[in-house]
Amino acid sequence: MSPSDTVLFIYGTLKRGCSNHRFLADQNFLGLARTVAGFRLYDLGGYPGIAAHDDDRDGVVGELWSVGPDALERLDRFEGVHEGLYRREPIALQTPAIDRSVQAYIPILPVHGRADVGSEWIE
Ligand code: PCA
Repeated sequence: MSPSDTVLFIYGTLKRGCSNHRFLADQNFLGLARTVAGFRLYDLGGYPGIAAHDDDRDGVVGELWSVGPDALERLDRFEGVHEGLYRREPIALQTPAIDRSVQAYIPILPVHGRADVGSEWIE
């Protein structure tokens, strides 16, 4: 993993086998991961958003990827970071223990009223 790489926690359509994986496929898969408790996934309309949930005890299951600067810019554009859809922010993991900061795409609009789809995005 090069120092210029960013470690991303991927929990939705970018995961292996999911509909938008092609945007990530040429980067480095590091393994499975789980956030700390207190997060759930909400269906934002065919794609998920992660958000805080006080009663959650499981956290969200996803994947860790090491992503180079060009791919990161491509992903930010795809996720609408410049349009205010998601912001890329640090997230705390339960597993694995990793000595690098890990970021995830967090929805900017409130998830209030959206379906809680639990701890794992399946499509
Ligand atoms: N793409 C990003 C955030 C939600 C989505 O569908 C991901 O897979 O982590």
